[in-house]
Amino acid sequence: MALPAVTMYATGWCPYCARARALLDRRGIAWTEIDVESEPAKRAEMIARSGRRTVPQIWIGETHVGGSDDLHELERRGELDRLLGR
Ligand SMILES: N[C@@H](CCC(=O)N[C@@H](CS)C(=O)NCC(=O)O)C(=O)O
Repeated sequence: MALPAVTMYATGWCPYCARARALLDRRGIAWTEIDVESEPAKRAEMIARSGRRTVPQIWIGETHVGGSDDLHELERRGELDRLLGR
């Protein structure tokens, strides 16, 4: 079965986005990034989907993980691999 896709709404300059990217890179997890700065409609979509205004906002498949701190907390609890189906 295909692994769930990881999607991150982000901006290029945001330090929390950089922290999230670094964790995904370190764990060898591929993701699709949506730049909410170059695509303003995507920022509105992110807010509608997550109810949050800060970047990054991260999804694993259809599961909303939250921001960088939430991603790190999942990793700390050892739950990231389970959500990723690996
Ligand atoms: N706890 C959040 C913090 C995210 C955050 O503060 N992001 C900044 C950019 S690095 C932001 O979106 N600031 C705009 C705002 O607070 O409205 C996380 O870990 O993702």
